[in-house]
Amino acid sequence: MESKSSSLFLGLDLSTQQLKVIAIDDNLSIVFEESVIFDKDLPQFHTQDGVCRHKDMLCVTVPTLLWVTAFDLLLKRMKEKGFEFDRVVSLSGTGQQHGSVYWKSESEKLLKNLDPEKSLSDQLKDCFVVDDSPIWMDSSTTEQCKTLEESVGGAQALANITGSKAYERFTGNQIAKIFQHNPKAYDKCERISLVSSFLASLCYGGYAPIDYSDGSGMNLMNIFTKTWELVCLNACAPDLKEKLGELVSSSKHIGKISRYLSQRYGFPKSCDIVAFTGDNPASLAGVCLKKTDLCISLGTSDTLMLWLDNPKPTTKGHVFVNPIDESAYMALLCFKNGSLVRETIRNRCCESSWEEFEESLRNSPPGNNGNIGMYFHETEITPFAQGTYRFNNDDVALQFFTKDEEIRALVEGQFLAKRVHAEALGFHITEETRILATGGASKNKAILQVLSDIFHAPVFIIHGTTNSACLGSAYLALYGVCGQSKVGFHDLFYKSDKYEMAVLPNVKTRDIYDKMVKRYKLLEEKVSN
Ligand code: ADP
Ligand code: XUL
Repeated sequence: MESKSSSLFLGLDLSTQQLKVIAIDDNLSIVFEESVIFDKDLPQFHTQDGVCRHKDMLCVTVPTLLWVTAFDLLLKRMKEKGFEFDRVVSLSGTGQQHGSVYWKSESEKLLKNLDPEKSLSDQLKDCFVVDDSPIWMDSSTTEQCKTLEESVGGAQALANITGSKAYERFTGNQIAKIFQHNPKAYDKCERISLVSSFLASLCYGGYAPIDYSDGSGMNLMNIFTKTWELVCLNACAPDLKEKLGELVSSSKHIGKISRYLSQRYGFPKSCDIVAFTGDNPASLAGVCLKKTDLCISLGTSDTLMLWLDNPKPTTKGHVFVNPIDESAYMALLCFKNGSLVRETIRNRCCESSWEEFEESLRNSPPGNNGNIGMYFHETEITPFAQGTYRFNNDDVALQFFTKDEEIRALVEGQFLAKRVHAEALGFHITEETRILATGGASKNKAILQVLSDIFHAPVFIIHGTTNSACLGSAYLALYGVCGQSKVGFHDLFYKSDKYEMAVLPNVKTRDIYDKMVKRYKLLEEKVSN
C-alpha cells in the first residue's frame, strides 16, 4: 500500500457475487483493493453466483449471515495485508439494490455493544427474523405488485409517485410478501434494512438510515418529496414507517465508526461514516456522470444510467433520486440477463475462455448476416420475458446458431435491447455523447466494440478499476465529510484523465445497426409478455 498522503477514504461494495473494498487517498488515487468472492471463499453457504435460486425459479435469496461472514473475512484479509486502518478518515459503501434484511427486536442493542474479541458472524447469527434475504433477482411477487398498483390507481399512478411502476424485485413488494407469508417474523422485526443500509449498520454499530437514491428502488418513497408515501406503505404491510426508519441524503454524514471496528481493527475513533447507497447510484458517482453521458454497467446485471433534471416517470424503466445532486434524478434500466448469460455461453462455446470469446466476436461480421438472438435465461426485467429466441434474416425462428453466430447474436442482442429501451426513454446519441462503460465485462474490448458500433458512440472506461460502484462510494465518503458545503461533486471529482478511450465506432456498421434495431424492437415485442 503506497500513498504519499496520510488520509484514506474507503468505499465498500456488497454486490451480487462479491464484497469489495477500495481505498483512495486525498489525491483520489486508488491505493488499495481487496475482495471476498462468495462462491469461492464461503462455500459453506452453498451459493451459486452469490445467490440461492429456489426450485420455483422465481424466488432468489441470500443467507443474510453470508454477508456478515463476508465482512468479517474482508476485514481479516485487509489486516493480514497490512492495510493501515488508522489512516481512514471516512468510509461509505454500496450494495446490490432492492434486497432486504429483517432485524429482530433488540438487535440494535447488540450492534451497539459488540465484543471486539469475537467475530460479527458469531455475535449476529441470531439477529435476523428472516434467515434468507430476498434479493434483486427475485421475481416472485407479481401478486403483491398488482395490489400495490391498485392501491394508488394503477401502474402509471405508482410511477408518478415512486419513479417506477411496481416491480417484483422492488423492496415494498418483497416486504408485503414476507408479511403475508410469515406474519410472525414480520411482527418480531424491529427494523428493515436495504443491503446498503445493512452494511452501513455493521460499520456504524446501530441501525443506519436508508438514503434517497437506494430508497427510490422500493416502490415506497415519493421521489419528489423524498419522504415515505403512506398509501404505499399501508398497501404493503402495517407499521412499516417505524420499521424503515428515516430517509437521508446519499452524502449525509451519519455518525462515527463503531467502537467494535475501531477496537478490533484500529480504525480511528473519529472515522466518519457517510450514508451508503445502491450500487447503480454509486456507479453513477464513480464515473462522475455528466448530463450528456450514458453509463453502461456490465456487472452481474447489465444496467444503463442517464442524468435527468426534470423526470417524467413512465411505466418503463426507473427514476431514482440522483446521489450526487439531490435536486436532480437519474434514469435506470436494468437487464437481469447480463454477465451470467455471457458466462454460460462462453462456457458452452469457448471452453470457458474469454480470449476465445473475444476472438470469435472479432472475426464474425457486424450484423451477424441478419441473425438475431435473445437469451433470457432468467425472467428478464427489460422486457418482461423468459426463454431463448433465435431468428434468421427473414425473422424465421431457429433452434440453433453456429458458435460464432451464437456469440455475436448474444452480444448484439444485449446491446440492441439497450439501445431500443434507451430510445424509448427519450435518449438519443449526439456528437457530445460518451458511453462510460464499467463493471466486470468492461475489460472485454470485443464486447465494447459491439456496444460502440450499435450506439455509434465512443466508449470510455475508468482508469485503474472496473468497479465504479466501490470507487463512487469512496468518493461519497470524502464528499460527505469534506466537500459538499463548499463545492459540487463534479468540481471535486471530475478529472479528464480519469477516462481512457477504449473503442471508437466503426462508421461502416451504422446503417446495418440502424436497420437491425428496428427489427429487434419488433421481435422483442413478439416474445415479451
Ligand atoms: P458484481 O459487482 O455485480 O458482482 P462485477 O462488476 O464484479 O459484478 O462483474 C462480474 C462479472 O464480470 C462476472 O460475472 C464475469 O462474467 C464478468 N467478467 C469478468 N471478466 C470478464 C471478461 N474478460 N470478459 C467479459 N466478462 C467478464
Ligand atoms: C437495479 C438492479 C441491479 C442490482 C444488482 O435495479 O436490480 O442492478 O442493483 O446490481
